[in-house]
Amino acid sequence: MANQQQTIGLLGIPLQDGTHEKGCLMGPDALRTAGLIQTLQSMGFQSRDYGNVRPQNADDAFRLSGNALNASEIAGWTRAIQAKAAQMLQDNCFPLFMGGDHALSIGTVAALAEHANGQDRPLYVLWLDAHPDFNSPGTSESGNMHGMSVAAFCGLPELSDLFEPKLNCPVDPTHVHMIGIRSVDAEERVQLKKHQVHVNDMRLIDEIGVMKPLQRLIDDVKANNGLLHVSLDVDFLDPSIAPAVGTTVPGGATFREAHLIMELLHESGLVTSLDIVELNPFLDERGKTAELLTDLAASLFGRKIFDRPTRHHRNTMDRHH
Ligand code: B3U
Ligand code: MN
Ligand code: MN
Repeated sequence: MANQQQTIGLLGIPLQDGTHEKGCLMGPDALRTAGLIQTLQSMGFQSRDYGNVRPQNADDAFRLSGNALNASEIAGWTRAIQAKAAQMLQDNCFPLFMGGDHALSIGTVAALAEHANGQDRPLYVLWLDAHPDFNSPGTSESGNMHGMSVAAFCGLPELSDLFEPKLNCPVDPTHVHMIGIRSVDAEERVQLKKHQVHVNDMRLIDEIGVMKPLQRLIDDVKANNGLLHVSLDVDFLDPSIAPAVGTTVPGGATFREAHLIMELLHESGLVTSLDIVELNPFLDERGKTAELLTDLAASLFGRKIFDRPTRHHRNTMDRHH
């Protein structure tokens, strides 16, 4: 987790080729307009805005076999994102990636996994989403590549040509923990089982809440001295509080569930990078989704209602307060 000594690096990724719904390209600027950077600064963090990344030129000859829309564009984006993310990590920033649709995580997570491997540590991913995004061109019904990110960075061979440099360090699918899942395609379900991804669906959250699944992840990361990347898709949240997303699914996380996750993650001291994705400002209501995302980021970085006694399993951050 970033402490006030580590600069937060923000990168805008105005990517929308992974989805059929246009508008995600405005996501980074909506987050800036909502005051994300000022909020972090007011909490005592140094920040550096890396601006918006541009994709590499699409190679018209690039093909993936199967159903994958805009595959050459996504390859161009992935490669540019890999390079920028690697530079931010080199600068020793805490990387905060502002999307853009969820296909951007193909590149961000590839770079983060490479970086973790360089430290001889495993990368864990917390995927907060209504969807598992575990399709591949062979299973996808829509062809939308924002539904393939996890499969790509876990190294499924059908998607391996997207990466340049090649994906040396695919994420172990058993290190991916998903919370919020409530829309899964038939073949995707088979693949999730086969690869043993930890899927915590909304039924489970209804039954036992968010704390236990999150604690399982935290224990796992700690036991293996891992790095932890959080990927927050707007549609993780209930559409009533976060309407600015192309793929709303009813029955999402509530305001308090989402903040509690962020607060617990902060107290774990384990989070080393963050994606905020799928914000489509064209669909927002007077900026309310962008503002909620800003507040959730603030909770992740340590904003709290009141100080509370440090629990024994928590570490680091509270010392700074
Ligand atoms: N699983 C469906 C729907 C979807 C995935 N991710 C989003 N929607 N945002 C698909 O198109 O792969
Ligand atoms: Mn997603
Ligand atoms: Mn989603």
